[in-house]
Amino acid sequence: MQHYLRRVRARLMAALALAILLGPFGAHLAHAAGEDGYDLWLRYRPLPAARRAALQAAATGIATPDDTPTVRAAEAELKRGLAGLLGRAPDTIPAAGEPRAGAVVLARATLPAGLSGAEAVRRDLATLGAEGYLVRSARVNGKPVTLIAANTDIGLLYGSFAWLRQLQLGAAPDRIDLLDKPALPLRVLDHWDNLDRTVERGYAGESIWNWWELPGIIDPRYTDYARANASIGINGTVLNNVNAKAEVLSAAFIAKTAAIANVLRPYGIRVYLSVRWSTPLELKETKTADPLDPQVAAWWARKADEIYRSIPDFGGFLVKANSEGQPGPQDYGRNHADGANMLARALAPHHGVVMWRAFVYAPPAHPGQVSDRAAQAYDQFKPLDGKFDKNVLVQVKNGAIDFQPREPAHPLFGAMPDTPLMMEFQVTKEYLGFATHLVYLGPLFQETLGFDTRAGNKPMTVARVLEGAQDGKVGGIAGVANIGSSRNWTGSTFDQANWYAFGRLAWNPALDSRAIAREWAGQTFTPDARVVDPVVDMMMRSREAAVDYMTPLGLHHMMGTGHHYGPAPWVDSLARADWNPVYYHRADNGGIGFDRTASGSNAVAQYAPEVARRFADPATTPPRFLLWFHHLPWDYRMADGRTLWASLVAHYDHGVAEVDAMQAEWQRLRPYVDARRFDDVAQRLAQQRREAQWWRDACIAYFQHRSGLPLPAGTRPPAHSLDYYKSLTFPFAPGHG
Ligand code: BDP
Repeated sequence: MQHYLRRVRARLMAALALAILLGPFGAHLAHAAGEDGYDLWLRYRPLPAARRAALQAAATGIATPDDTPTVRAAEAELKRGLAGLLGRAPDTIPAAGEPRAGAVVLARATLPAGLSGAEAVRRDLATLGAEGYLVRSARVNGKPVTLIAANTDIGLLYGSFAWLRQLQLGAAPDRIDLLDKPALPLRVLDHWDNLDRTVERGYAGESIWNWWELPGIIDPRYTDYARANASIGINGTVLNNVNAKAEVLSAAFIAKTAAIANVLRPYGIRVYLSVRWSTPLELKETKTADPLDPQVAAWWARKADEIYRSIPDFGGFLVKANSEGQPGPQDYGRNHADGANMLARALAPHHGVVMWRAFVYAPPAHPGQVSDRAAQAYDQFKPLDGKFDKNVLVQVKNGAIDFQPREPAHPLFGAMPDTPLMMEFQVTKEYLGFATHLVYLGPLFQETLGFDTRAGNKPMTVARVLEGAQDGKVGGIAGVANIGSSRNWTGSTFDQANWYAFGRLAWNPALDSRAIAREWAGQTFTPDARVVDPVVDMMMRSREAAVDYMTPLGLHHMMGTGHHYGPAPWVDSLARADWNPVYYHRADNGGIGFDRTASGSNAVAQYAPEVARRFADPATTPPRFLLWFHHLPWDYRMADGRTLWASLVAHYDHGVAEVDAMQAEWQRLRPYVDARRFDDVAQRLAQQRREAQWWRDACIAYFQHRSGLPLPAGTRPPAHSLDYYKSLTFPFAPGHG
């Protein structure tokens, strides 16, 4: 008995100590025994008492303009959010009633009579376009209110989410003053989801689209998907894989697509479909898929009419053509513009767009011919600049190879001034450790968006190109989604941050990835700096860590065949030269790296002269891109005096050490994070640590074999022989059909 009492007393003391330790945000932390992550960053957990009172006074009721599905969605979100933060939802103020003190007033175009500062609000509204919003404290007939104003319903929804974000982050209601609008009109998620519900490069379970049960059965998750996306400003979604099937354009799948569109519409999200070039031919409704054949064009026009009859705001088509075995206009001797324009004309009467991918590469025409995969998209698309119809956007991957841990920005971003371009990022981490490794992609996105492509002799970032700064041709941003049916949506807590960061940067490519990480961590865990600071620190170091333990110094494409999991720099026997890792690193006993200067493939000349000059000389090439552009001897002297070989090994070691540091940092957060999410992240970090070591050891073993050099003094030898690493196989790895 005594023993029992002692234990109870000890527990009470521990709880008390924890409460003191946790301070103002402690209450909800201590109670959160386990979160499954379903709520994402829209958790709306109770505010600490001190903050609750202020918000209570500022949220006494909600006044909305006329009742539309989007206004209803905004109101429902405000009620849900405030109910969570305050413990009770404010009521609806009837349209006829006058706003009371503390009301949250949603105003679309018409402002409430008696509003203070109405002139300034009108002036601001005039700058906000169709999707912007403002949120500020104001007075109506002397009574304090929170005003959320916009020109459209969707602006009100975005404003509501933005206000709730600030409240979750602990902002004082009367200090919140927001004025914002998106920089880009198209902010799109690309699902690589197949119609059988598998997901190409998906690491978060099955597709969230239950095609089989649609359109009769609507999973409530579709609404939560829409809420999450609207909360970060995403306004489009391509439902199916770019490796598309003809059946997606059958009447049955159009009906299923329409059912999803109906759920997403109130949240400002349009649906798009990936289409297979040869669809009419495969459905046996035409005799060819030649874009210049009038019957083919007529088929697509009829198909577009059919789609728009059930989805009046359908977004358009995404197309992967003449790429990795997909059919396309080149099969008929036509070019990408011929193909894209034919589809664009079918969609134009309905205001739809074509997102035509520039991810194309072909094997060399003759065996032995030197070709550089990195140069091919530019070679095919640059001559077509200005030849695309107005409603075509050319969608370019962030780099010229394929979503590698690090790539310089794609040269096409600086080369198509007369064509609207879309960025294609990959949010799912096919080449960055799947859903296991903690790798925050914000810095990767930001690095590419901030890349200076130059316009003449003026600076011109990729972000500004997308925004149409050069010539008014406004583009967009697409992200290959990392979303699946797993309970936490993305397979891991920290992968939610990549979805979040993608959306925030698509809204405003000038945002800082660290600030976004702070926002995300504050909403996902707690705004308490004792949590946010270390979490953000881990996140900001994580991408560089992965680059270091996978492909440092500009190396790329060294992953395992097919599944793309783990290291395989030795692979040299695949059917196409440009599928082999050895094609990219070119390591032998003389040196390592891909010569893309004039003495090699000269792909560097695809950049603006100033950029090309910098990358053409190893001395002025940033070390992060060194082996991307240069083949250098192992004893090449780096700026810090080390040899290239020593530097390469040091980068691998540093990458592994960074994962050690992240693990230690996470352990210190144990008191502040609910046990369920804490343990899950801890296990993933432990797995990441093992895999980082594996990458490091396998790559060092292989490169030592190529270079014939001893390991630099003090280097730990790889744990196993090169043959051991080569012998590993990974049947049933996820994401690979
Ligand atoms: C590669 C993926 C492959 C995609 C391809 C694409 O491995 O699954 O189909 O990109 O973007 O990175 O089309």
